[in-house]
Amino acid sequence: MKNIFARCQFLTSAHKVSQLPEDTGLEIAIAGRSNAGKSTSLNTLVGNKKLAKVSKTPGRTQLLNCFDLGDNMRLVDLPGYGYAKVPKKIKQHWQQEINTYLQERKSLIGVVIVMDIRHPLKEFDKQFLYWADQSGLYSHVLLNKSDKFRSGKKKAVLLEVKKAMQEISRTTTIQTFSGLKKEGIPELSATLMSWFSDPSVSHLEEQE
Ligand SMILES: Nc1nc2c(ncn2[C@@H]2O[C@H](COP(=O)(O)OP(=O)(O)OP(=O)(O)O)[C@@H](O)[C@H]2O)c(=O)[nH]1
Ligand SMILES: [Mg+2]
Repeated sequence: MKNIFARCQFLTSAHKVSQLPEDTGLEIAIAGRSNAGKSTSLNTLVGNKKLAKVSKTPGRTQLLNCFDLGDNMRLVDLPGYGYAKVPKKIKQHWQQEINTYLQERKSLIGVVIVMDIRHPLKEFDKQFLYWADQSGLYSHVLLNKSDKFRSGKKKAVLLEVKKAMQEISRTTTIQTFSGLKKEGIPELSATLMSWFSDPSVSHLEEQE
């Protein structure tokens, strides 16, 4: 199977959902708490450290950053949720835009939910997972920054979170990942490819 992620290119940054590319084709969004490593994970997946902006300061991604994979497939790097220090007005704006995006975007087929393996499954992550399941979207959890743990601890947390997650969503999948050490790329890319090539989502597009 060809690696569609290697050809990923920056498409556009949108302040509002209305500024995004036309709502056709198939889109996968990358969501998660601020600073969990969403932008880093995207860069690692596509093999380009400079594509999405990464920062030590939480709240770095303040736009809906859209990336093109060709053949009308896209990835969208979302601003992080739950960062308290972002000014209230900006936070409200983002909550509004993210909600609109998630609820109205027809091309959205799935979400990658990035969590810091040291702080997994916070309240908002749970809500997000539940919502994705109820909305019929695919979801896949990355327990990122797994380089922070030894192998035994990594496996234990993976099992623990997997079990807790199944109470919330029966359809979601999970893996450990390290954007920094580039671990977990084949599993992530196979999961996303399976979503993009699912005929039941591909023909959604044709119905329009
Ligand atoms: N140790 C370690 N650090 C990581 C990893 N992934 C990301 N980081 C670090 O975590 C910080 C945040 O990374 P970002 O990719 O900007 O996180 P984000 O989720 O996009 O953050 P916002 O856009 O602010 O919501 C940076 O300092 C990264 O270098 C990882 O796998 N391991
Ligand atoms: Mg980011």
